[in-house]
Amino acid sequence: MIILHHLNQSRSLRILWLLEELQQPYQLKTYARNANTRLAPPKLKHIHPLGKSPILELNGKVIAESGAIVELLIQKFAPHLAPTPDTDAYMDYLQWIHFSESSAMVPYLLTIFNGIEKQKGTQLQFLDQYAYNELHKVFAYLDQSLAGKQFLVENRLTGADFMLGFVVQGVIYHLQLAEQYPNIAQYLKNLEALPSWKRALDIEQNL
Ligand SMILES: N[C@@H](CCC(=O)N[C@@H](CS)C(=O)NCC(=O)O)C(=O)O
Repeated sequence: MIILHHLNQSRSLRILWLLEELQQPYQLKTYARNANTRLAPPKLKHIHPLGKSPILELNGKVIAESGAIVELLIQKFAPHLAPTPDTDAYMDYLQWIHFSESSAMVPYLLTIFNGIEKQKGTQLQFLDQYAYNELHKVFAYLDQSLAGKQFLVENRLTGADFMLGFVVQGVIYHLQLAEQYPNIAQYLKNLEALPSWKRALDIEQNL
């Protein structure tokens, strides 16, 4: 039995999309962010001590961290969504899975938080330039890596795309960087054309 504990507007979209692609039966338990703090409701801590989403229950075992959940679900239910182990493509696959939640998410979130602080009138000294430089270093690399490609690894849909979709959606729509990063913008369009992406977005929008 698969249960996804899903917080609205969160990285849990990665898992919702993957579950829609897998077409395995699953149960969705939904949680709403606090409108002021943007935090998850405390009851999520009863499922996992961090109280963050996504959290997956797989036959009674509870697991957090979107990257681990993507790797686990693919190993168990959809090995065709990963390259053959011990190949160069598999190493690229692992790199992009972890890039999505580390190198990409950190400057993306710093930029968002920086914007919130600026709106509140905070005088920023270090963060402003740091966030800007890191964001553009990381996303220029991604844009270059996507040149001429429809998908990230082996030019076909893999777990790396399920991890990356959430952050590129934020970069293109929230930070509005489509002009600066045309390959990322085109890549997002490719993801948006997938039936499983559309189903996941539809579920998210109707929560
Ligand atoms: N590294 C974790 C991050 C999980 C995470 O921070 N989730 C956010 C939503 S995107 C969350 O639950 N925030 C609400 C809270 O911390 O209360 C992952 O990849 O799953």
